[in-house]
Amino acid sequence: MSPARSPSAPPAPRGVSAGPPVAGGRSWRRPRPTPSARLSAGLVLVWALLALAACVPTAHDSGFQEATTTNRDFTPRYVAVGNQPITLACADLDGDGRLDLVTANSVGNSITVVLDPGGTAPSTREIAAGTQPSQVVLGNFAGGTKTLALGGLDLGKPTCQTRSGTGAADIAVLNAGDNTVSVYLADGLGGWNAPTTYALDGAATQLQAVRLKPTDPVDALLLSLAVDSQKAVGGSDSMLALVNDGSGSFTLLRSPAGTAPGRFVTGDWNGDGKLDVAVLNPGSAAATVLLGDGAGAFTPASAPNPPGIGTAPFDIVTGDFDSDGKPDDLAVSNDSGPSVSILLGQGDGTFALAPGSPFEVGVNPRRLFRAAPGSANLVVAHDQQKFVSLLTGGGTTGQYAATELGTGTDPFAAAAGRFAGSNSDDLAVVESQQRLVSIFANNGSGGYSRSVIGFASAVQFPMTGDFNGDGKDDLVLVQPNEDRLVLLLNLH
Ligand SMILES: [Ca+2]
Ligand SMILES: [Ca+2]
Ligand SMILES: [Ca+2]
Ligand SMILES: [Ca+2]
Repeated sequence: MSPARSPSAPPAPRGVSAGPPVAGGRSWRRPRPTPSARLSAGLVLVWALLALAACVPTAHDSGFQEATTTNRDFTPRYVAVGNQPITLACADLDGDGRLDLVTANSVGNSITVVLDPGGTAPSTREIAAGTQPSQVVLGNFAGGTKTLALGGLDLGKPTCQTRSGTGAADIAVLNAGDNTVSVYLADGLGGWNAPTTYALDGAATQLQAVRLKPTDPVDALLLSLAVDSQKAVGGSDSMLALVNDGSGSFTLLRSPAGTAPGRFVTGDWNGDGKLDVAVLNPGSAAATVLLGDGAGAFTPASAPNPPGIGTAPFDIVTGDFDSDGKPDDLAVSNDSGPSVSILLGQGDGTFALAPGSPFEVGVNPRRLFRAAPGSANLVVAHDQQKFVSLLTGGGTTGQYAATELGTGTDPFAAAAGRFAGSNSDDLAVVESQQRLVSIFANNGSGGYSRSVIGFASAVQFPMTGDFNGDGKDDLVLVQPNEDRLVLLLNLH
């Protein structure tokens, strides 16, 4: 059900401009509100008070909080899934050209496949998983051409983009509660076979489907694995490759990856065409660079620990941050500083700190996101704060400058997309404590204006995609406590 529009809705969103990048790169400051922003904020306050006095109805049954919503460009649609969905993956699962979704349902010990969530008649199917599934990835594990790949916040790709194919995607699920990976192969009949489950001797931070070398016809799986002392299962800290025999049957291959490896990214750091890894070791203030042999084994690079990683590194992304055409650079968020380190790939498996790096940002930097697909500009979510940092740069020196965009409390995830009808990439930021999605509309010259969409229950895990095929970017989120997806269809 769509919420009714209020005739007294505020005409303009609250203005929060990023302003020009701060010169010098090591400083950051919160932009002062402009007079028009203060006026808009005042109008919002007046409207809120009037709305309160007039008892503007709130559409509780739809989970939507009218009183906090200043962005009317999106129509919410809800799709029931399993118990406590905590994460999402997307692909065209059935090869019909329209995007589909899979949720991992943490309490339900299941996944839910949602076919065509943006269509008129979405269909869902809940499938049993292991204990506390925490991540779902989609891939081509058994050959043929499949329509895939893919969005997933855990992959640093909160945009659902497909590569073409004709067959149904296969599914892999990381089960955090019992340290297993379950692989579901498409059965060719519109469903999936009963899973094959692989036991891990440690706790995995991240699961990713990868091609170990470009000529591989199928995907392998990579995991970063740390000793799980809580479960006393022993094991060892490692990168674990699940090497695919071509039919969707996997063999485990372990490589050392420093102490307690956590989040990782993949790329080709030495230019030999074989997939390499850079993994964070949060407890030892380090990252470890591993070079792959194309068959699932990884060995440390000649200088395996890049310089400039601060204490408590939290997140890592890869991209082309020095505009040399090679997406072999790294960005790492660090609690110390607090800062973001930019590390430039040297082409031989080593990395050099960009001039001026690490770049100082506000307190508690956590997840890193791209400000636009393929962009060298980054968004930093700050734990328990009321802003995200926008890191702009990526010129030939890898120099960056930070500004802040004001948000609600505890922004923890961002997704880029064309949400506001212009040709510039806008941002959606999810804020847990105020149950808000902030839409930052890009003015095309580096400034953003903010409007918000409020919910009665927390939303998580924003992902961008055109789910109804009208050419406009939509948003999808999970609402864990309501056991459902929220699809925000873009009407702008
Ligand atoms: Ca589909
Ligand atoms: Ca390589
Ligand atoms: Ca580069
Ligand atoms: Ca759309």
